[in-house]
Amino acid sequence: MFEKVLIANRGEIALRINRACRELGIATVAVHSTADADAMHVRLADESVCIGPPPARESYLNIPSILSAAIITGADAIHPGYGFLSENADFAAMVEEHGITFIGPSPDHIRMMGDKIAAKKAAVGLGIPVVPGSDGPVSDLAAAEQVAESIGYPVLIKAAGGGGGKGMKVAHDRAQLGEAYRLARGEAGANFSSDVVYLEKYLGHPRHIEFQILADSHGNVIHLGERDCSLQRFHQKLVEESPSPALNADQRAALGATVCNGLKKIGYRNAGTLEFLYEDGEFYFIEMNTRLQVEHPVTEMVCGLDIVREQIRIASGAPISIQQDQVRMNGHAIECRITAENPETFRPSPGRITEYHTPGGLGVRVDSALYSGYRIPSQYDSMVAKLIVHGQTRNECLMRLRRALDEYVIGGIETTLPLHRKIAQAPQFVDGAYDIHWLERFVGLKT
Ligand code: MV4
Repeated sequence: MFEKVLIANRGEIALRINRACRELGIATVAVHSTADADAMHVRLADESVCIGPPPARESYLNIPSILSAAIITGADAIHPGYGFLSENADFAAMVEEHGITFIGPSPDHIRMMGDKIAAKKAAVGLGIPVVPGSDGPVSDLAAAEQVAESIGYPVLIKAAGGGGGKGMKVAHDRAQLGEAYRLARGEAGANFSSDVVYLEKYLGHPRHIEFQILADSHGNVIHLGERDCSLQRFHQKLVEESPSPALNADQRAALGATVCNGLKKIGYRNAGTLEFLYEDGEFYFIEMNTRLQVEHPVTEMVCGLDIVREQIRIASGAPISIQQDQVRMNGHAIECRITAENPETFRPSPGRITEYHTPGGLGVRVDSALYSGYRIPSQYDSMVAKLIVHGQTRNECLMRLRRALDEYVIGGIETTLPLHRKIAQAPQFVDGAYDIHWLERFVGLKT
């Protein structure tokens, strides 16, 4: 096992990783920008190193600074968390070249899944169902027209280097295709390193359901069920839950087995998430995330397994702690992402926390780096806390969520707590009858 792990991140996820390290008896190194000198992740780590000025480019994305910090502190592994350098294949390779273990997949697997066309091709080869579309890049409008005619409209043009929705354009008929194709290529080129695009059948009312997997270096691959992440606004997830209200145990077991067999074939290692669209009873793979995800706690609450602990153990060469037949999905969990934003306009609201009280009690978990007196810097992501609630049934979970949201006090800044209280009461959320478009309409209605 490692003796010292450097945590290349900040905020709640740096605390989360610090906790897992402590419980494994591993010493920790925090890195921080000058804006984060007073941050909780710095206070709780055994050691800390300042890696640069406030802009992430110069600190949390500064590879030479982070590698230097690992070398001078004698860290034997680096956990990247999510965001920042977590899906940077070159960073993962450089870490390994310096004799330090990257707690995550191999650089080759990160690179492959970062290319959405390559990821889809791999999925097809592994028997994982994908959205009908082009076999590869669509290099001109004539090719786009040909694919669109064969799969039928509406179609969606996506950037190969994308993800998160940037550069996506819908065409409902042939007349819209030219404009959509040009716009998608332009946005792809402007936002990503390449203007390569591909084409898919557009699904009008899907849910976003993702499978959590763990794979070790001994050939074991298990899945921990799914998360339903359909409650999003402009590609920002607000609420996630596990299990999905839309799936039954047979569907879960069938797709779970397919993805595990597939990842075993390619020798995937560490944690990963396969994203699917789910519409009218069918699953369609769209992307794979080769990192720990923000919403991993809902899976942990239901499965009773510490995913970060497993990541660290796997990276050190140990097998996964449990086998597939020991995975028990118990009860229901819901996570609310609380951001420092106005709950109606979503304008960022950084500033000082004047009052802070967290909810507690059975089945309530708060993952946050906030404390009373903390000043939220304006340079980084606006997510300041995750409230995760577990119950034996979805209804118990919902009742507990409402009371936990009522207990939570974050004073001095605006947060999305009031919006979460409304969502937790909304009949369509309570019924579980929502798709990826429901929340945007609900927020627009301002009920
Ligand atoms: C789609 C889709 C409909 N049809 N693909 C958006 C982000 C990117 N990762 C995939 N996305 C979508 N791909 C086809 N063929 C609709 C979306 C989509 C979406 C997906 C998941 C969660 C929220 C979303 C919000 C808008 C659009």
